[in-house]
Amino acid sequence: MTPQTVTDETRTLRGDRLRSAAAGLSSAVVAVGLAELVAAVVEPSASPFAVIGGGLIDLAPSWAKDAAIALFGTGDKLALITGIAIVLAGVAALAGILERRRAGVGAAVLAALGVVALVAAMIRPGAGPFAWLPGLVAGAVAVVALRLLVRRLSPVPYLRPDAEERRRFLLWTAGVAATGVVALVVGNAARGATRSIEAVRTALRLPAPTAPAPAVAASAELGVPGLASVVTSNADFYRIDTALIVPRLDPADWTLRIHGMVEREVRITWDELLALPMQEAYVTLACVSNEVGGDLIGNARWLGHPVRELLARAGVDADADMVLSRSSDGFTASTPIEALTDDRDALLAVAMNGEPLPIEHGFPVRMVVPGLYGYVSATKWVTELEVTRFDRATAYWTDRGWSERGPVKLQSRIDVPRPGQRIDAGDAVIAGMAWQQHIGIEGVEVRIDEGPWRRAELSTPISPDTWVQWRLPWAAESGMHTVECRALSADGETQTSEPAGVVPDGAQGWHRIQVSVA
Ligand SMILES: Nc1nc2c(c(=O)[nH]1)N[C@H]1C(S)=C(S)[C@@H](COP(=O)(O)O)O[C@H]1N2
Ligand SMILES: [Mo]
Repeated sequence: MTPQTVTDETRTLRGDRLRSAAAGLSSAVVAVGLAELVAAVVEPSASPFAVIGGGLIDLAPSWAKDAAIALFGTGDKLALITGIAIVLAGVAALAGILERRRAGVGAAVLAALGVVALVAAMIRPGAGPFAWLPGLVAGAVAVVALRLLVRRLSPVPYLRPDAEERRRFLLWTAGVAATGVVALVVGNAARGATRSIEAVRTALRLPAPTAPAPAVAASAELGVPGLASVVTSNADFYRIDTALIVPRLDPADWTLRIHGMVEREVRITWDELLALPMQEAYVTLACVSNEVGGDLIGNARWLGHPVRELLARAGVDADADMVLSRSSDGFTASTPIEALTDDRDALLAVAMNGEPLPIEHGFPVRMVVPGLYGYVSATKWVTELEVTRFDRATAYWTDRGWSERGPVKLQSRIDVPRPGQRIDAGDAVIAGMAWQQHIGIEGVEVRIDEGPWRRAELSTPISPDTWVQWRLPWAAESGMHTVECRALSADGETQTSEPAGVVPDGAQGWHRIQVSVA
């Protein structure tokens, strides 16, 4: 250690601050790495990242969630995790600098982050007995690592360490961070090994439908390139939920409890459910966050037992008007009793397009109710149905400013041409989709450059519960054109031109695109 001149002092101090920040960052990396590793082994759903992210999702105001879905779509969760990592890195670097100024201060900041992770893990629905452990590990490791690293800096910030001392500090810091990265990788691999629920799922043999869905007519598909297919494959099906870590439920442990305003509480296991009559139905599921023209909608063939039968078994109190379905991870949806007890195919679904539900679509059991947006009906990983009243209980999204009821609005969209697409003059085709589940589509009209409305050809609907395709031939002339569409429902309604955003009960208005014809 050599004393040096005042002119070098700023540089030395800056170098010292950088090293302190690196110490903080590296302590955070090793803490997160070891905590994620512990979580992966003892309780995957208690991963600090997942619980803090999940907590933020639950706390975030609706507009923030809408913005995230609009900006990142199904990548919203990756964006959130990246955001948390960036904030954490900033705080950790700051903690390093604080710790250098005054021993114990930076460590206290990191310890506090550990406590946040610990508390967030313990208050999550379905928290297991060891939920607190990863947060504790994170806090303890961070404190020890930070104190150890900061102690390896020169005794005072304005003393410039020599090259050998700097090298050794760098090695320590890098070593600590590398330990964290290795732990993260091992933790991820361990989590992969516990992914055996996927193996359970793949090995499942589901019963054949007692009431199969009628075969889909060949004319249900118009065969226009670029148009969404009438049946959406599981791989292409949109996914929207609040689950940062997808619940991995073992069917062997799954039970559904029906309670609340009922004559007798009913509890049914997976084997009992599968032994019941299985109804098959095509139902189009749409998200209330789907913008006009958006793609948060899909159609699948579901297999399940009618919810109505189980409610009848429990004996619903005449005063009840709502079923609050709850998932293993604490999501809730409020569904009007009449939608679950009338003759529609409201299902406790176990299969999607002929396979067990994909894990991210609710394995082993979810709800599907024709005619209602997903947020008020389609609870994935469902474990509980509470029979209650709208004036007694509220659901997850209702508590965040969305409407307590969510019937699907009459909508249509243009898939072909793509908005802004350039096409050649001459014979062209305009095509799209239209839907109002459980009511059905009677027609679709299209107009170009605000000219007269023309009737499009419709595909043969699978059922009133599904969307339909439409197409219209178009003799396209050179220039820019505006194309708009509107749907007509089977009960005589015309899709409103009045625009509305997705909050509180779904977007409306006409889909309108610009096309440039060469
Ligand atoms: N457990 C759980 N179920 C859920 C949700 C959720 O966040 N958690 N989101 C709902 C919403 S808003 C929609 S639109 C549908 C989406 O279902 P999908 O991901 O299978 O397309 O699931 C519904 N069921
Ligand atoms: Mo949704």
